[in-house]
Parts: sequence; C-alpha cells; structure tokens
Amino acid sequence: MAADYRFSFGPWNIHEGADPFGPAVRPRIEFAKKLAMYKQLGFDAVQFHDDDAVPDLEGLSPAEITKKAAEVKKMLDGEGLVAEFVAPRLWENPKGIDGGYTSNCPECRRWAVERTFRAVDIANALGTNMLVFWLAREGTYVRESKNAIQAHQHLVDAMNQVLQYDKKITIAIEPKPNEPMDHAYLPTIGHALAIAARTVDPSRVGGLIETAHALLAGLDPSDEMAFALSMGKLWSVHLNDQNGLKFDQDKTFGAANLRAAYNQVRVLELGGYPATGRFVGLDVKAMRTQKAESATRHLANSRTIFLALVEKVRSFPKDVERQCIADRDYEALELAVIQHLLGK
Ligand code: GLO
Ligand code: MG
Repeated sequence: MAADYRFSFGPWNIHEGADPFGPAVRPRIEFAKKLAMYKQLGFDAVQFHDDDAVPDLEGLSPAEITKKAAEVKKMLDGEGLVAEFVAPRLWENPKGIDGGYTSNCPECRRWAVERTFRAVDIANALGTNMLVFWLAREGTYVRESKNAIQAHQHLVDAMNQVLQYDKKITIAIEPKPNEPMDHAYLPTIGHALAIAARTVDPSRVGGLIETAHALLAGLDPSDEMAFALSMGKLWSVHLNDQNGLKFDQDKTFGAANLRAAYNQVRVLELGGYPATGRFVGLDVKAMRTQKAESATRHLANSRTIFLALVEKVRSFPKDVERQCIADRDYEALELAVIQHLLGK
C-alpha cells in the first residue's frame, strides 16, 4: 500500500566514516559499485553533486563535462535508476572558500555562476531538470565581513542567471541555518521562498527540506514541510534525524524522535506527496563505528522506518481524531497518537 513512495539518496550517503576528529575507517567504494546497491536497498533515484557525476570537472571543457555526464546516464539506465537532481558543490573549491554566490570577490562570484551552468549541463545530460542549492558557505563567520543586504541580492542575481541560462531548469533551495558557517543566509524555507519570489521566474524556484536542518533552526520539520506543501513548493526532502542542537548529525530517520518522524510522514500524506511523483530523499550517514560490510544499513533502515510510519499514519483511527478535535480534547488525541505508535 505504501509502495507509492519512491526513494532516493546521494552517493555521499555511503561513505568512509571520517569525521573532524578522525580519519576514514572504511574502504572507499567506487561509484559504479554504489550504483549497483541502490535497487537492492529499495531505492530508485540518485541525487548528485556535480562532481559526483563528473569528478575533477574543473579541468574539463563544457563539452567534455557533458560527454562524461552522458556516460553516467548510461550507467543509470543500466541499473534502472534515474537522476533526481544535481547540486553544484561550490564549497570544496578554493574559489568557494568565502561562499560562491555571495563571496566578496567578484571573480569568485562569476566562477560560482559558471560552475552552476556546468551543473545545469550535467542535469540535462542525466535527464533531470532540477538543481539543488545547498548554500553551504553562503553566510559569514563574522557578521561584519559581508554586507548581508547585498549578499541576498547576489543570491537573486545568481539564481536569475541560472534560470536564464536554461529556460527549463528548476532550483530547489535546501535551507540550513549554520554549519559550516556560523550564520547562513537562507536558514529556513520561509527565507528560501521569499528569495524565490524575487527571481525572474518564481515558478521555477522551490525547496528541499532536510529534517536536521529544520531542527537546527529550532523549527519543527513537519511544519517546514507543510509550509512548502501549502505553496506547491516541496520539491524534495532530506529525511534524517538529529539529537538536539549540535552538529548536523544525519542520523537514521526516526532514530532520535519517532513522534517527529511520524509527523513528517503525516504531513507528506496530508499533502499528497506521492502523487506529485517526487522522491523521498534520505540524507543519512552511517555511524563511524559501523563495520564496512553493514555500512548501508542506515539507508535501508531509514526507508523501513519511513514505510512503517506510513502504515501508522494511514491506520490511525480517524474517528478518534475527529472526536478528540470536536471535543477539543487534545490530551486524549496525544495519548491516542502515542498509544498508536506503541502498538497498543
Ligand atoms: C549538508 C547537506 C548536504 C546536501 C547535499 C546536497 O548539510 O545536507 O548533504 O544535502 O550536499 O546538496
Ligand atoms: Mg541535505
């Protein structure tokens, strides 16, 4: 019954386990081997950074980049997979050190837009019309280091150039309030959609909401998703979990707060998300302690938990919900939800 959901993740979600305090603990798995794992794990679509699809793209011409991306499209076809989106990875290049689009250096801003044009070319070659803008370093460590008013205009200018470069491309902004920056410019979906409204074609700019990012902003992810859904702007999600206000943990979906996970699933159900044909993305990381042979469990487990919660949402007694609401007895409603989750 819940099979109407389709799932995606990015190759970075199968990783070697390095963290800021220690090196890799698992062998690197090459891209082709990762692709072969998707279907086995129950996933149908691949999320890409531009350089996941075309490694070392900085040294290549636009034609070479497109050719290499076309080869990746063939690999996808061979596995029965599709590309969901391409995200320009501006944050690992020296020119993106101070943000790409909002850098104080005009040459770096131009580089960021050019690199995004290449991401558009890659998206076209992979057969998707969606870019994701996770604006990693578009912000500041020190407020006085940038003019924040101007920075927002730079973001609009960059998006406009991309929207004009390709009249079919769409941009889903993935808001995040901090990390790596102290303060990032588009911390919530409200900020993202307000900026979207200022572009040359607001209909082609929407959002991707990540559970952990909303929690880091002190917000309820299901409300962020509801806000986007109410405007037809929820174009993807990065479901995961987060244990309080600390570094971006990307835990298995539902592992820290099952009730909040239930409410994210509930809102996707209420918003008719599966009928939009969009994917449920899982941006989850295996724990550093996980042994190599089982370092994809976090993906399969997140999907299993998601599907179990779909069943929970669909089987919640609607008559109880209606009665509690009619009686304005929200204590009773809350207990009914908890008992339902406990299987009582
Ligand atoms: C990091 C983000 C990151 C993005 C990915 C796609 O906090 O969640 O994983 O989702 O780079 O743009
Ligand atoms: Mg993410």
